[in-house]
Amino acid sequence: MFHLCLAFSAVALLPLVSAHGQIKGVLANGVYNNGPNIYYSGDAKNAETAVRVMYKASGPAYNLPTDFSDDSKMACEGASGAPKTIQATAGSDVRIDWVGATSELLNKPGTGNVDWASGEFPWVHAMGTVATYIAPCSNGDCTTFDASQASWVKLQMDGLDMSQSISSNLRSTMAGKPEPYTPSGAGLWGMAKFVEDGSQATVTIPAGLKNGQYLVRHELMAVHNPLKSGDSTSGPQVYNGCIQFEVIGGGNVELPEGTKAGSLYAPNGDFAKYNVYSNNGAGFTNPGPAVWDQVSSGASSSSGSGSSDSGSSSTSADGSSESASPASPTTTSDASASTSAYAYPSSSESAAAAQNTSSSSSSGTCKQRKRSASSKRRPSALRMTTRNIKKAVHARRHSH
Ligand SMILES: [Cu+2]
Repeated sequence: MFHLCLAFSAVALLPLVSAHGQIKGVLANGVYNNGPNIYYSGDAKNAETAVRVMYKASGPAYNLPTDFSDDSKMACEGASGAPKTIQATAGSDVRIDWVGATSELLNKPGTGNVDWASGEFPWVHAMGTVATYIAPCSNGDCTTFDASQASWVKLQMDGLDMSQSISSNLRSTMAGKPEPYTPSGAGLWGMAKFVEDGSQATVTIPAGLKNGQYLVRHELMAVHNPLKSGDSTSGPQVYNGCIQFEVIGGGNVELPEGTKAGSLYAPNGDFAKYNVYSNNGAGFTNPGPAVWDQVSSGASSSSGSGSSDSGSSSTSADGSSESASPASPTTTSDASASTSAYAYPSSSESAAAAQNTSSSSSSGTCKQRKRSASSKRRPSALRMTTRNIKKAVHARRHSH
């Protein structure tokens, strides 16, 4: 009987774990806001989050070049508004935490010293860019704002910094995956730095920015599976999540005209076609519009705000804003950050959600067993089963 339950859960989980990761939560003005639970709509945190649901649990895991022209997918994964908006002071740093969907890099060397809660995992890719965009919620209310209408201004992009190198620890960890870290010599991808930092990114809200409601779009673009002709699953994988902010304590700086999400990256541009392995990292330039010059003129870890292969040159950020002092990043320490109370969806929640949305062929007994297990530790056998399934699905969708 129990084994039948497990078997059913395993099958039910399959369509639910296509996501490869998501924003776990955001620390802003000393307050931690949990991201949504995409696997279980009844989770209480879903009513309190300012992070839009970047994936439907059964939906696609990421955007590919064939999606690059889609203003909605490329904005916030097509997500509608989250219920809350969180405050951030202009000029302050906010921290954006991500989780991976599989345990591949859990407790592996070089992945930072985050004390992961049960069921939470580090981000699983180390080659690619990390970028941040911002857009006003032009209707004045981010909870209802249609992100496909947003005009995005680039705040930073960490591409491939040839003056730095990946840590030897993370390089050897990634050697255990089917996507060995490249370049083989010098060259630090923004995404590798991000993994080394514990799958966390710090973003500065522009100093002096006018008070109001804004969407911040945090974007990871993984390049480990280069475009192959005839393979519609290949190409750079774009993971982007949106956070709803109310900026306070600001000045009179207005954002310049930005770029629609579907015009950020060209479906047939240099970035879409870049092969990290055959080039060994050479010749990579950051894709998309330039970083807004008001922030790029300040101190930045960005590895270049250079050339654009954006499909829309006329709408790229041009920094034509009124004069104001450049953003001066404050050096908030991560040490003060509270550890998230976020609990990644337990397998039992996932199973319960699956049972609620799929055929009702399962027995009530099974559901109840799952629920009683959810309040305690999962049996290790079940935990392993869940992780193996997630891993298998993740690998299947990657087609390395
Ligand atoms: Cu992935």
